[in-house]
Amino acid sequence: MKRFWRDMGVLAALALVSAPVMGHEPHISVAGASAGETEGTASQSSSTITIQTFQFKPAKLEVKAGTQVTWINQDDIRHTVTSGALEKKDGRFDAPLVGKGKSFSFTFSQPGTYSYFCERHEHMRGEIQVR
Ligand SMILES: [Cu+2]
Repeated sequence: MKRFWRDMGVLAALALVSAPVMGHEPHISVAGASAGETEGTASQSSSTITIQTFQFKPAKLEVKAGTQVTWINQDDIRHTVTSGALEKKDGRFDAPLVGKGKSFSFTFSQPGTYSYFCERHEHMRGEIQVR
């Protein structure tokens, strides 16, 4: 029994050490966590999408309601983060990101599926699922 708990301690320490290198996406999902819980872990209140080589990465992102999503342009040209679809902008947001390092943030407070695209490059499309 003693040995068991010591091993558990080692595992916990490993988990703590490796956590920061896992990036912004939480790898540990708590099964059965219900909506309406109090302020969750800080790692889930913001999320980042990188714009790189004419792609939104990740193109599909799932977040909790109330999450602030930030898009960061890593290309040396102008992209836009425009809400809706090319044929039908919905005006929720429309941000030009002119050049590398430019960013734009939007907080999704209502559950739903939100599409967005880049006005300059038709194939650049993304989707945010808000739970
Ligand atoms: Cu673009």
